[in-house]
Amino acid sequence: MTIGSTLIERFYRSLYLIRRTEEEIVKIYPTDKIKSPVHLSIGQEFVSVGVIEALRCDDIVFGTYRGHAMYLAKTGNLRKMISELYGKITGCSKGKGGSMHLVDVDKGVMGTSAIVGTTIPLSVGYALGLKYKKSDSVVVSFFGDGAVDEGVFHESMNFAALKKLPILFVCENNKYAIHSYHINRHDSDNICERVKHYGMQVERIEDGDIFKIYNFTKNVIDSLRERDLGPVFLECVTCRWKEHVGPNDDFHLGYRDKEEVEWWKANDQLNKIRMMADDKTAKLIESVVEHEIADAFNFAEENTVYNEKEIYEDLFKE
Ligand SMILES: Cc1ncc(C[n+]2csc(CCOP(=O)(O)OP(=O)(O)O)c2C)c(N)n1
Ligand SMILES: [Mg+2]
Repeated sequence: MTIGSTLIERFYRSLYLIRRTEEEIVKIYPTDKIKSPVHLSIGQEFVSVGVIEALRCDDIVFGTYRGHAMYLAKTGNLRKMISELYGKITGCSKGKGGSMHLVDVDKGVMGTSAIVGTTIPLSVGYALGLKYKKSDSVVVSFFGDGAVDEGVFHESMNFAALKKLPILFVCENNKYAIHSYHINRHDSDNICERVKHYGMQVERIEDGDIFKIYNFTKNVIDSLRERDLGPVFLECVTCRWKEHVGPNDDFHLGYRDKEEVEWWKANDQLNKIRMMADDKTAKLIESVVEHEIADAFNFAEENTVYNEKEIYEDLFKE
């Protein structure tokens, strides 16, 4: 039986893989085997999955330190991701970058960064390169609502619109930059309202519907490939279930109410898709994915740490 052929199966496989991988990270984290801070995407996975399922393999993505979902949705190597978190030489950044620096060039995952906003101009530069080469691949640039506060965000929007670049900007608006609420940082809660003035098509999806995200992306990506449509901006309202960084809940901090998160948990896209999927197929997907996750953690545990020479390699250009 082949799995992963229908859209529901593809959604379920990807959502389930991301959720379960991060749940394992939550379990293992207290043991200190993971040597890197982790910014979990639990609850937000549907944004990456909805967008990336509408892409081709040769399309390119850039993202942020909250990048597990994007990396895995774009089929980044799981063994290399978990090894990276463990600080092992077999990691995707040779264990020197950790969770915030995921990369898998073969899969079009060009990088994530700890510094807010930094991959936005890199994505724009990549899109300019594609346009010069007359390639029909497109770039998707993922970032949070906090990145909108950075000067480089606005420079990048302007330049991408000016040059009509083949790029989709995806803002994962979880309404918080660490513990700072969006309307304490912005005059309006609607980011699209501001971005449209740069001269690009904008769309805001507020209810977390993965199908709306997928359908919108599919349509605009085709237009970006075929015509000189220029950049497009997609704002997806979402919710981070866990603390800003780390494996725990954070309601005791008092900066947000539990009810805010409860609404999103009740609207969980993973559960929704599970109910739409054929039960037998869903169970098969679950068992295959569980095996892959166990294999990746075993691989990371068994592999070597650095020897003294290797630890100084790749740090400076000779
Ligand atoms: C240039 C820069 N300024 C400040 C920080 C500290 N910082 C780390 S995460 C973060 C919040 C970013 O929020 P957002 O872009 O909404 O992403 P989210 O964590 O919600 O996914 C800040 C301010 C940083 N890493 N880089
Ligand atoms: Mg945010």
